[in-house]
Amino acid sequence: MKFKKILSAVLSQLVIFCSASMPAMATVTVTVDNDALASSGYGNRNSNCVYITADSLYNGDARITKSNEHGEYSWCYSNPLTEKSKRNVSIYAYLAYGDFTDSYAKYYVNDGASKYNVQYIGFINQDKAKSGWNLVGTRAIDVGYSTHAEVRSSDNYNQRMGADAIRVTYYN
Ligand SMILES: [Ca+2]
Repeated sequence: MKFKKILSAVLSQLVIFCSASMPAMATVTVTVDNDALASSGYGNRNSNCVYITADSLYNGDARITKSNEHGEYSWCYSNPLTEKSKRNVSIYAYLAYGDFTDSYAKYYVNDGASKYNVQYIGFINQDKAKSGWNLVGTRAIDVGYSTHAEVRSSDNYNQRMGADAIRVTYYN
């Protein structure tokens, strides 16, 4: 009994020492356009989204799909994280096109379970979004593989979901 108490006291001190001496993990931001830029080195994955071009779009292009056709788009990138841990993850979507009208476009990011697994981060009404970068949401999740973000359409009729550039920020 006494030994357990001592052990527990030692352990609690150890925990305090470790938290105090751990360096803060840096904020990491990844920006990926639809259809990988030459610098990204990874192929994005597309399901039912067609390629469009317009001056207002990020790098002059984007992907679009009818929302009721189960469209999905994944932005792939090199893993910017060096360890698995719980981090806050924010997703920002670049939206600047009148035909992006999906009222419930859902965004996900890769987690620490496997390189294919994703966690829901939030949704955005693309029809009401401001022109440019929009914060979709922030959630604390277990990360580690961190090799892609994803958007899925709402399945609503008479709407269209757009996938242009995306920005993912990992921070403490
Ligand atoms: Ca683009």
